[in-house]
Amino acid sequence: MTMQRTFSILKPDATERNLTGKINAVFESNGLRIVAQKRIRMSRLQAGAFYGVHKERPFYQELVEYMVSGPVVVQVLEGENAVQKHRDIMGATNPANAAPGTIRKEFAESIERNSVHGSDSLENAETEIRFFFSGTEIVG
Ligand code: IDP
Ligand code: MG
Repeated sequence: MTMQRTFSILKPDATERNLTGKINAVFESNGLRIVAQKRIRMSRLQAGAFYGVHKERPFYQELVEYMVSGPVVVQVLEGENAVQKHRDIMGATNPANAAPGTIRKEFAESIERNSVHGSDSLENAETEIRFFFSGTEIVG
């Protein structure tokens, strides 16, 4: 187990329903520290580039439109084994398949409007953090 940082997004369905505090409480009670956080409105260019890995998937364009449809909260979370821990706390992509007690089971509205994003590897976490934050914005 090592200290890691991962990248997280509270998606438009979460900000719209005023769930940012409830979701952050789940992170904090599971040992993840919010070491950077800002509420932003993503541009289409940003959202398209961020989800570029999904460019060929049928839901890509709709996903980009959804991510720019309202404010999001981008975050850096720090903790032991943070990347996998955050993924475990979020639960499966489709809330219908998410385990009880996970954020997506509790809060997600659909496979698309699933409340949170989390990096899927340490390497992607570093890339995604750099995409949204400068070093001085992260305070551990
Ligand atoms: P993840 O967020 O669990 O890592 P990914 O497969 O990386 O899931 O997909 C990125 C995001 O794209 C999902 O969180 C969800 O918002 C959206 N998404 C994934 N699969 C579908 C789908 O089949 N239909 C619509 N949106 C989807
Ligand atoms: Mg993913």
